[in-house]
This record gives sequence, C-alpha cells and structure tokens, in this order.
Amino acid sequence: MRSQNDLNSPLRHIAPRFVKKRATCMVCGDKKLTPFLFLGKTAVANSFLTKRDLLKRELKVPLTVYYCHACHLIQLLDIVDRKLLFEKYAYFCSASTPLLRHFQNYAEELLKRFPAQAKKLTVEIASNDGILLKPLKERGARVLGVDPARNVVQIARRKGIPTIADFFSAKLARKILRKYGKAGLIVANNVLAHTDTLHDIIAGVKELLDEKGVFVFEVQYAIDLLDSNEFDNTYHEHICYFSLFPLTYLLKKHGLEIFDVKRVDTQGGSIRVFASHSPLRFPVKKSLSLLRLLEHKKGMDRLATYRKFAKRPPLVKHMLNQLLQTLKKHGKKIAGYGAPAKGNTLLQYCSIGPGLIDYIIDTTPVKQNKFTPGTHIPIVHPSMLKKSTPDYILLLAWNYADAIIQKEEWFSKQGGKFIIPVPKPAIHPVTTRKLRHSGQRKKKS
Ligand code: JHZ
Ligand code: ZN
Repeated sequence: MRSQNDLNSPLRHIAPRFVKKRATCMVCGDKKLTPFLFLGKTAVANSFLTKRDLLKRELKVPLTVYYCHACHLIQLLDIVDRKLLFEKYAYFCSASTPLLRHFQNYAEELLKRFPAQAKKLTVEIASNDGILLKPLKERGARVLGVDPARNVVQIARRKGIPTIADFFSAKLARKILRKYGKAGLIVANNVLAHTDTLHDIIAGVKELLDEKGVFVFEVQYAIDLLDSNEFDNTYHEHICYFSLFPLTYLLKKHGLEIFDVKRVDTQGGSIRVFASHSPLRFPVKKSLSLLRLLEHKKGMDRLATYRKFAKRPPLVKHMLNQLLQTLKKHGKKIAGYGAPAKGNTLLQYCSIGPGLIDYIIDTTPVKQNKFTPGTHIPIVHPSMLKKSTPDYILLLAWNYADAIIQKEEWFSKQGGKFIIPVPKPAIHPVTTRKLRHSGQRKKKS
C-alpha cells in the first residue's frame, strides 16, 4: 500500500489534512482579511492526471482571494501542503522558449550591474531547471541552486548546475553559509508568492547575504493582474499576489530595503525588485517612488479596487462559454495551446472540458499523455496540431501569445484562429464576420 506521503502518490488521494486554513495575513500577521474573489473549489493546478487517475476522486480546494486591510496584500488562506505541490513538479521553465531569452537577458543585467557580487557566490532560490544559473555560470559567476523539486533538480544538475534539492529556509541558509561563505547575489524568481514560510525565507536571505550583497527577485505584479484581468493566474501555488506595499513591509521587518524596481513582461507582467541590507549602500532609484505613486493612484491600497476587479472574471466565463459553444454548434474543432498552471484555473472556473476542447498540446514531456486536473482534457505532444488541425486554438499560455502566433504562422495562414481568453476573450486574427449563435454551418473565414 502506498503511504500518504509517497511522492508518487497523486495529490487527490491525499487527505484534506494536507490543506490548512490560515487566519492571519502572510506578511503582516493581521487578522482583518476580507474575501473578494471566489473562483470555486478547484483541483490543484499542476496535478495532471494519468488515465488511471481519472477513475478516482480529486482533491478540490477553495480558491478564494482575500485582501489584508493592514498591509494591502492579496492572498489565499487555503494553503495546500508545499511538499505535495513542489517536491515532484510538472513545471520546467526551459520548456517555454521565450523564457530562455528572458533569463539570458536577466543574467546579462545581473553581471553588468553586480559583477563582483555574482562572481563571489550567486544563490538562486527555486532555481528550477537552471534556466538563469546556466547563463550566469557560462559568463563566469559562481552559482548554487536550491529547489525542492527533485525531478527538476536532476535536469539542472545534468546541465552542470550545482543544486541542493530542498526548500530554502533560514536553517538551510546557515548550512550554505558554512560550506560556501556569504552570497554576493541571492536571486528568487516566482517563488516568494508560492510559500507559506515567507518570513523564514527572508530571514535566511538576511543571514546569507554579504554586506554589499544584492537580493534580486521577480514576482507577478498585482497591478498587471488587475489591469489585464489575469484572474487565471490565481491558483493554490500562488499564495500571495504582490504590490510594493506588502513587499516593502516584509523586507523592512528583516532589515532589508528595496533600492530599485522595474516592470518586466514575464508571466503576464511582473516586477524585478532589487534589495539590500538596510541602511542601504546603493542609491535609491526614482523608479521606486514612481511605482509606489502608481500603486496609490490605482488604489492597490483599497478594498474597493479589488471588489471592482472581482466583477470581471464572471464576464470572461460567460463570453468564453458563449463563444466556444457557438463554435461547436458550427461544427468547429477547438484545441488548447499550452497546459500552463493558469490554464487549469481558467478551464475549471469556466467549466470548459473535453466537450468543447478536443485536446491540448504542450511541449513539457511530463504533461503529455496526461489529463488536465478537474476538467480532464487530454494533453498531447505538439505534433498533434499538424496531424489533427483544429479550426480554433484556445491560447491557454496567452502570456506567450506573440511568440506562439509567430511560431504557428502556418496555422493562421490556412485560416486557423487563436482565441485569447483574457482580459476578455478575443479572436486573432480578428474575425470580420460575426458567428451567429444558431443556424447553418459556415465555411472557414
Ligand atoms: P507558463 C508557472 O505557471 C508555474 P504557468 C509557477 N507557479 C509560476 O509561478 C509561473 O510559472 C511563473 C507550454 N508551452 O510559463 C510550456 C508550449 O507548449 O505560462 C508550459 O507547460 N508551447 C511556477 O504554468 C506552458 O505552455 C510553447 O510554445 O502558468 C506555459 O507555462 C510555449 C511558449 C509554452 O507558466
Ligand atoms: Zn497584511
């Protein structure tokens, strides 16, 4: 019999005791939290299913987003055990070619701005398959990765990136310190939002970071989430949705301070934040005060802003269902492009299943020949697109829209169309003739 902690045991067999409910804010600990966005109960985004798994009951966890009145952090309070989420992981950064370029540029920026720090020791928290450390190492940095996903760490090590297979913590930081000395650079991309041990991680950064060291991280940005109606980026892996308000508070609590910030377009819009020990040895860039001002102008510190945002996802659900159902009635074949984590929020929240979408293609080998959690759509190798070409493609990985549309130019050339689901469902290239909701089948336009 498999034990409940067996890493190969799929998530849905795990008892609900592996889901806990927080009562306080992840950053400031305050109790005044108001729920504003209700996306139902969903299966965990990256828990792709085998054919056999389809017969079993899936674990579904509430996906409700709360606002903290004290530090303005938006966050989930229903927390899924991190070991279940991350120790065996389906997400490999290098499966998305546009990300390779992003991280190469990122590495170049770090080496240009902080060469001495990078060469002393660069530690990356949640280094995944080494997508950032590889170009850093190739350009002369001394690197060390830390990531809890053993299957992903194997890939990083094969690329020559020394990686510790563990969750980063203050305890691990002390171990690294003893073995490697202080880190000139500590990098953390798409991980601060993912952890319920946030304070312990930042305490570790504080201990490990050299006096002149720099802590650089990327997080998806709450302004982009709201502006572009990226509600699908809400899933259990993402506990926090950051703006500068709570980040400033968090770092300050641990004696760290932000000196620069820039907006980057990854993952639907993120911020790259540069911080160091307080008092700062680095000049504070104007970008910081400008972004703080923008956050205030956009009302990121007011519940009303989030309540207003929460009215938009139901409209997407309605419009997308109408569109897909109309297409189906007209005999059109629809496939999905990319099986990203966010796609599983979109599909589940909008109740889109195999009745509407025939299959989804994805470049990640571990996702292929599996089914989407909650909605059970088959995921297949990208070659299927040419073998069984659909009329429409629902672009679940919409954050790579430009690159994908360019890559699949042949599809548009033969009359195929992409559906981009957010901010509101749109067809590309734009359809001039409107599809009627009933009536005769139309020819491909
Ligand atoms: P992508 C992940 O989110 C998970 P996801 C995580 N929680 C997080 O925070 C963000 O990243 C940052 C495929 N693909 O990057 C590859 C193609 O098939 O949008 C991926 O499976 N063909 C850590 O999962 C998926 O789409 C292609 O041409 O939402 C994209 O996943 C391309 C470009 C991608 O992240
Ligand atoms: Zn708070």
